[in-house]
Amino acid sequence: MMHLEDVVISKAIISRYQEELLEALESDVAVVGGGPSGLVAAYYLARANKKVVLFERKLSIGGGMWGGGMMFNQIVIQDEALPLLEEFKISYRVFEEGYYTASSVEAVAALTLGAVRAGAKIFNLISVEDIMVRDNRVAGLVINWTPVDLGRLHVDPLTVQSSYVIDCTGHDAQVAGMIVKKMGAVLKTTTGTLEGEKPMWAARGEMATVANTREVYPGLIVAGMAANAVCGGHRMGPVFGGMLLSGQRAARIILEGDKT
Ligand code: 48F
Repeated sequence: MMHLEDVVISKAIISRYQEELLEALESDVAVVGGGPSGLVAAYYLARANKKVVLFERKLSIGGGMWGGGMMFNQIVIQDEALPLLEEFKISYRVFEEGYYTASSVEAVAALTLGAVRAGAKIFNLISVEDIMVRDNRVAGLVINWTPVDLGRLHVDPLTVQSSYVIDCTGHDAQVAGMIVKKMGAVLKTTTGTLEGEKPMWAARGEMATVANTREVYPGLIVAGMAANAVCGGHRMGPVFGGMLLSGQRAARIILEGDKT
């Protein structure tokens, strides 16, 4: 019988997690939200040797991708995003010209593995509850355990420092919302605040989510559905090419804007 000390298992978990969390306290890029746009952004940044941490408030990574459309666990991808499916080795089938399908489960697993293997550190069960701003630039995040939030426990958070933050929190655009709440109408949008998402229109929403992926406040980039919620784009439902391309664009903005 193999010898195993229960307490050594506990020591291993606690010490390794502590090492990883301490290392995450200072990063080049902090991604908020582990849906498709966040995972793709994390992948491209980590592959370019940026130090990337990703915080996901839920137990599972993958955001709105797992459930496909109305729990039919298939997603649709269009021509423009096929290179990303190839990049992450996600298998797909042609449905009709210009429409491809993939398993949402395989897609989430492949994006997650890609980001992790590229070097991004993913922390699940951690919620971003506030931002840090220094000299009118986002300088980091305020984080807490999700059960603290869910249990409405009065426990103070901790902070992490980062040169860039990407808001990939989906429909709620939580990080951009925190800026508005704390700093007023300072976003680079028409009103300075969140423009709000428009009704479902896949073709328009998909184009807009990529076009709207940009730095809306110094140090803060919005990507994925959050980009449309902030800049006023249509929602698009279970077609995911735009989400993948938006994550890639968010990474490019940082890599091309950052001359260091
Ligand atoms: O919603 P989500 O999948 O964002 P996305 O990458 O993709 C959107 C699509 O899934 C879908 C769609 C496609 O046509 O419209 O909705 O834009 O993932 C967002 C993730 O962010 C997490 C949340 O749990 C989810 O997994 N999240 C949200 N707020 C926070 C957060 C927060 N405050 N702290 C940490 N994670």
